[in-house]
Formats: sequence, structure tokens, C-alpha cells
Amino acid sequence: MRDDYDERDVKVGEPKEWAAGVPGVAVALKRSYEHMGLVRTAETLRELNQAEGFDCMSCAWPDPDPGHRKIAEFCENGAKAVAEEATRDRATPEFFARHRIADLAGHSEMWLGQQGRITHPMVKHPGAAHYTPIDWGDAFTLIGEQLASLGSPHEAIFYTSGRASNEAAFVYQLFARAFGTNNLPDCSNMCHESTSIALQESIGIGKASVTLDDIHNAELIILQGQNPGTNHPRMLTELETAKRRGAKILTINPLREAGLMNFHNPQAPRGVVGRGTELSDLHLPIAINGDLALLQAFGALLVEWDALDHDFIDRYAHGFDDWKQHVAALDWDVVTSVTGLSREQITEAAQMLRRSNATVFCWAMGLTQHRNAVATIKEVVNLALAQGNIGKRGAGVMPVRGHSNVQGDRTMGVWERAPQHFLDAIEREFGFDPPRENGWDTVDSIRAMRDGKARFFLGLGGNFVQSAPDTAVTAEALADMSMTVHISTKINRSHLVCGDTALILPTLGRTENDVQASGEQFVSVEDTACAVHASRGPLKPASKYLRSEVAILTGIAEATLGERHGIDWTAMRKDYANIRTHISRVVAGCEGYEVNVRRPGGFILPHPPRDSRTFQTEWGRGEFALSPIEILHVPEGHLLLQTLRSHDQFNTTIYGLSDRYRGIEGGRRVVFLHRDDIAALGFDDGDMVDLFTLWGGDERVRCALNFRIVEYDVPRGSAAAYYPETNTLVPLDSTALHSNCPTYKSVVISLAAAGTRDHTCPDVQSQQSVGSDWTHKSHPAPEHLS
Ligand SMILES: Nc1nc2c(c(=O)[nH]1)N[C@H]1C(S)=C(S)[C@@H](COP(=O)(O)OP(=O)(O)OC[C@H]3O[C@@H](n4cnc5c(=O)[nH]c(N)nc54)[C@H](O)[C@@H]3O)O[C@H]1N2
Ligand SMILES: Nc1nc2c(c(=O)[nH]1)N[C@H]1C(S)=C(S)[C@@H](COP(=O)(O)OP(=O)(O)OC[C@H]3O[C@@H](n4cnc5c(=O)[nH]c(N)nc54)[C@H](O)[C@@H]3O)O[C@H]1N2
Ligand SMILES: [Mo]
Repeated sequence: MRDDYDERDVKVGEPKEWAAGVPGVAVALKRSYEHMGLVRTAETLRELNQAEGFDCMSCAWPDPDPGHRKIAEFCENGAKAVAEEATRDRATPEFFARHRIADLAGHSEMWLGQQGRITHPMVKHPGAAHYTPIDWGDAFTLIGEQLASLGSPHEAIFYTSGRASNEAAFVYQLFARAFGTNNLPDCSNMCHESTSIALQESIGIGKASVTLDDIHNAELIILQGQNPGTNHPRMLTELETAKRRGAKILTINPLREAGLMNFHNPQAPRGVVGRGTELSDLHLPIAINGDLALLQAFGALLVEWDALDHDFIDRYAHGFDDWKQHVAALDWDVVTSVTGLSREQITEAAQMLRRSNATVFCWAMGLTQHRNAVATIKEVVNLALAQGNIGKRGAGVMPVRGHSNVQGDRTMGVWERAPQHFLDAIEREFGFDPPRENGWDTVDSIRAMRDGKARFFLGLGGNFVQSAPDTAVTAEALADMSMTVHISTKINRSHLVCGDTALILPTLGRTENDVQASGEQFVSVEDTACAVHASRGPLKPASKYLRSEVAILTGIAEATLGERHGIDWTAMRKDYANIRTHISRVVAGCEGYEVNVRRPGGFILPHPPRDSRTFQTEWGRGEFALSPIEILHVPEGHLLLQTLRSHDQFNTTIYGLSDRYRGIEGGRRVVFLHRDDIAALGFDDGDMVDLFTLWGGDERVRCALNFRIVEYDVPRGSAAAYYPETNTLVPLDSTALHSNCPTYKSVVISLAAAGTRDHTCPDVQSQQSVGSDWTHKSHPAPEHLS
């Protein structure tokens, strides 16, 4: 089992021009056999994304209709995600007895994950150096007592990662609110929050207006700020179908990602032997954060050419005239300098919009994680409104969500700012008055912990300390808690940055059989196209001591609230149908939930703009937004860094060290730079450098050390490096306007030859040591316990 690697061993090859195909299948099966063995692999992958099977936990891409699913309806990275969960390796109490927490913190994130599934609930008592086993009942009692001891319910933070099922999410938010707080931050706060805010204000609902049928029938598909070949590989199959039916594809990305260019479909003979399908018809290598200006330039040209849907604008939109004037006054010098694109390139792309009668706009983190992200996404909507591309077959806005159930978790009320009508429905259904003031989102939760306003942190999945910005600040904040609790499948770094008392509560994963008092249970999830369906795990649980998320959460609720509010947690645990009954009465659009969700393929939630061009906005129409273009000044000698995913990770879970499509093997601490920037800064390809953030004057506070320079086709002035190694560089206070999403895709940095610049950052020679400095910050471990 590999632990760490030396950046100097990184092998750099040629980036690929195409995605998937035979290598994808080969890698998927190899990883699956290694982790699961032959029989388990066959058993598991056969059920993946089938109508009677389980929902893949790798991304939120929708499944085809039941009749149209392939025998193998999964992708390389889905298979890796399954193998990661269904592994035969186990992190047992003996494992935790062998390793002090401080020693575990010395290992890489990849190594931690490779230790396998956690088998028993574990506790670290104040001052202890190890995690030791604890009974479930005792664990719940400890949590209940801790929560009861808080000065106010608002001292508790209830975080969610987007893998939790609808049933778990519903129970969780109900518990937090019955306890008395809306402090329900989630991974969405770091992900598509900018989308949710922008779409809510512009079209009245924060979700995609597109179904798979629309993708297949589009004339133009725009892929902006998204790397589907790695992060939503099943999307490539649908793009291929669209292409074969004549759609054009416009890609907008600082990088020429392999999956944007060409697709060798591993499930079709032509993908195995042929030349694959060319995807991108035109690629715009935009400068980081140039999208708002680009979209406004598109708008200006469409107005100039009168390539507009006036009927739609008159009937369904508001604010068109102001927008028209706004884009007509556009300064093209600003546009070309901010986008790094020529007027000809931009015009050629705008012609594609002009010619299309049905355009689908897709985007992901390349748009959402910038300071001006909300404005940028509203500009996407402006274009959609201008050409009537909402509520029409083959057209629409399509934020491509990340975590497989991040959208469902929101629908179920995991939201620190849940709307009043949702809270009213909770009150009607359960007879208590939920707190009405907004809770903390992710960034505000970190601030609250840092400032001593919170004392308790519970994570329903996720890896908070690695996914959040400003790792040093976040770790210190978390280590200051009286209690940290993580409901998890596998060990991750957040378990090693402990509050005074720390608990790990091991849970069943999506692949596993969930049996409760009334018998076998299923759960339900929602994909990025608003389809809700059931998911049933085929495998025997990794350990007989595991409990489902619902069982754990209801156990905590009972230990904390007892009879308070008279909520019957036991009934919900016994039979999840009881949770779904509540859902059907509380969540709008979920009437008849139990019946609908049991249908093969499930059901699609209502979406007023998609269904009937109804817009539940201030004006009852689709709103044109006016956004000034702010120029992000990067001082001389500095670069704009975006942090992104390699092909061999799922967020903070590192599967391996192969970013195949970008030609990187054997390491992750690399920084991609343009050849001329490398030269201008006085370096060579292959040099080792330290990265420093320019923020608030002092450039020595945030650093990430020992990165190998890789010459790459990125726009001048920009840099790219992997998440989560570079989260140390993202300032907590650098967030998107209105959505508070960290600006993970625009961090101003400088470089220095490794080891040559003084710094004050607590970082972190390498990824491993993140955590070790904080593990016992508040209570150093007495040596005799080790
Ligand atoms: N295998 C796998 N699947 C995943 C995940 C994973 O980690 N692994 N994560 C899941 C999650 S939670 C999410 S949110 C999604 C993430 O899916 P993506 O959003 O595709 O993920 P990122 O790697 O962050 O890639 C962002 C892309 O945006 C581009 N980009 C960066 N800055 C800009 C910009 O200013 N403008 C434009 N136009 N483009 C820009 C980058 O070059 C990159 O191609 O994937 C989900 N699926
Ligand atoms: N620099 C930078 N930072 C980023 C991003 C970026 O692009 N750049 N992207 C952001 C985005 S888009 C997101 S969504 C966040 C992700 O943030 P998180 O959702 O917090 O992180 P993950 O890595 O997805 O969480 C992985 C952990 O979840 C646990 N887990 C896995 N399966 C299950 C399950 O079934 N149940 C439970 N209870 N636990 C499970 C495992 O223990 C695993 O270690 O990170 C954000 N951070
Ligand atoms: Mo995400």
C-alpha cells in the first residue's frame, strides 16, 4: 500500500485529446477487482444505476429512462467510487489501537482512505491519544449530554455532505430544527450555491430546467467551466447522442480538457475501435474568471444581430430594455483583455448561438467559485431569456451538480436559509415552531467556530477540514470544539482534527443492504435534472456494527430531545416509509412520494419555468439582471490560481495518483503554468516551488509548499493545481458576492523557489502534516496514554 510519494518522481506525459474508451474500462475494472474481488465486483456493478439497483454516488448526472439503460450504466469514476466504498479492507478497533491519532495525521489522505471501512463506533475522550470503541447507546448519550450543555442551540453546527439520502437529510434537518437551530451548512455552500442564488432570483427556482431529452434534442450545447470527462463521465454518452443528432458543442474553459474534445464511448463498438466522436466544435480558452465579460459580449452581439426571441421576451421576461442598453454599452477592450480572447473568436462563438433554435447552457465549478459567480450565472440566464431558451424542448439552463444527492438534500430542507413556507410546513406537520432566523453557512460556521461562538460540530458525511477553504484556520477552529462528531464510511482527515471529545460513527453506504425493524429499506435521491428515484444497496454491510444514517440520526435525536415535541423518531427508523409520509406532506412537489418514488425510474419534481414558463420571481417573469464587469487585477509577478480535481479523486478522497488525461502520473503536488509565465518568473519546467497567496497585504501567511512546475496549455497569467492540497491558499474571507461560496477558482498567488521564502504559515510541509499540528491543540496528549 503506497503511503506518500515524492513530487520529484512525478511523471509528466502528453495531455490526452480524448476521454474514456478502453483505458477507462480497464482502469475501472482493475480498481474494482483490487478493492472488492471478482464476485463482489460483478454483484455490485451489475446493480449500479439500474432501476431496481442503487444510485451511483459519484455524481448527480441523471439516469436514462429505465427502458434505455445499458447493462453497464456506469463510468470509470463511478466504478472507482463504488470500489472505494465496497472495499474489503477494514479499519477495525485494533487498527485504531495500533495508531495514535497524531500518527495517523502524519499519513496522506490517500493512505487514510486506503485503510478501509470503519467497523465500529469510536470515541476519543478528552486528553486521549487514541480512538477507542464505544457502544452506540453510549455514543448517543455523550452527544445528547453535550448538546444539552450548550448555552444555546446556535452553538451547534450540523454540516451535510451531498451523499446523504433524502430520508437521512429530512430527518437531520428536522432534528436540528427541533433542537432549535438553522445552523445547517452543507457542501453546496462551497459548490453550486452561486447557482442556487442566481437561478432563484432570475427564474424563481434554483435548479436545472433541462432533462436528458432536452440534451438529446439541443441544437447547441455550451459547456462552460466544467470538466465532464472526469467529473460527469456519463454525460459524455448523452453529448455523443446529441452530436449524432446534429447538435453543435461550444466549450469554454481555460484548459483543453480531454473530455471536452473527443469521446471514445466504451459501451459502443465505435468507441473501442474507431476514432470516437469529436465533441467540441469550437473551444474558447478563456482566461480564468473572464466568463461574465464573455457572456455580455455574446449578449451585445445577439442584440446587434437581433437574434432574439421577442415573443418570449414580451410575454415572459422583465428588464430586457435595461439589459439591452447595458450590453450595448459594452467596452470591447475590457472584454478582450478580461477574457484573453479575440473579438473574432468571440464573434464566431456568438454565431453559434445566433444559429441555434434550442440551446442548453451547462456549467459547474468553473463558474460558481469566483467572486462574481452569481452575476456570471445570471448572465447565462440573460442569454437564455433573450433567445427564449427556457421551457422549450432541447433548451434550458443546466447547472451540473456534483455530489450525487446534493440537490435532494436541499429539497429536503438541509439549508441554513430555508424559506419560511418550508418552516411553516414543518410547523404544521410536527406541531413545534422551528427557529426562523437564518443559520450559518459553511464559511460563517468556520468563522463562528474560530470566534468561540460554536462548541459542537456534527458532520453527516464529508471531510470538512479538507474541503473548506483556509485549511489552517478551519483546522484550528474545529480543534477548538468541545465535541466533534463525524458520521462516515471511511477515515479522513477531519477525524484527526478532534474536538475535546471526538466521535466517529460508522455508517452504511449506498451499496449496502439496509435492514430495519420492519424489514429491508430503500432510500431515495434526486439528480441534477430533478428526477427522484429509489436506491437499494445489494451488498452485505461492511460490518455488523454499522448503522444506517437514518438510524444514527434518529438515535441522536432521541438521546437529545427525548419526548420533546412528541416526534416519533422510532417509527421513522423502523420504517422509512414513515419518513416519506412526512416528506409528502412537508416538501412541495412531493405529494404521493411513496408511490411515485417506487415507480421504476421514479418521478420528476415540478419545475415551473421548464413545465409552463411560469416564473415565481418578484415580477412573475424571468428577470434580466444587470451586472457591471469588475476587473480582477493581478499584480505584476503574480498569477491567478484555480484549484481543480484530478481524474483520480472524488473531492477529498484520493483514489490514486493518475491524472491520466492531463498526463500526470505518480504525484499530485504539481502546478500547471504557461511556458511564457514559467520563463518570465525565472523558472524552468520541473522546478520545485512554494506557492503563496496575496491577500490582505502579508504574502507570507498562506502557503502550499513543494510543488513541481508543469508546463501546460493554460492561458497566460493563470495557474492550476489540485484540490485539496491547495486549500491552504484560499482565504476564508475571499468569497463570492451574495452566495458566500469560497473563490476556489480565483486565488492570486506568487511563486518562490522551494524553501527560499520566509513564511509565517503553519502549513504544512506536505499534505500529511495538515492536521497533525492541530490534532491535540487544545489538549496535548499525555505521553502515558500513547
Ligand atoms: N470523479 C469525480 N467526479 C466528481 C467529483 C470528483 O471529485 N471526482 N466531484 C463532484 C462534485 S462535488 C462536483 S461539484 C463536480 C465538479 O465538477 P467540475 O466543475 O467539472 O470540477 P472541477 O475539477 O472543479 O473543474 C472545473 C473546470 O472548470 C474550469 N475552470 C476553472 N476556472 C474557470 C473559469 O474561470 N472559467 C471557465 N469557463 N472555466 C473555468 C477548469 O479548467 C475545470 O475544467 O464533480 C462531481 N463529480
Ligand atoms: N480548493 C477547492 N476546494 C473545494 C472545491 C474545489 O473545487 N476546490 N470544491 C468544493 C465542492 S464542489 C464540494 S461539493 C466540497 C466537498 O466537500 P465534502 O462533501 O465535505 O467532501 P467529500 O470529499 O466529498 O467527503 C468525503 C467523505 O465522505 C464520507 N462518506 C463517503 N460516503 C459516505 C456515505 O455514504 N455516508 C456518509 N455519512 N459519509 C460518507 C467519507 O468518510 C469521505 O471521507 O468541497 C469543496 N472544496
Ligand atoms: Mo460539489
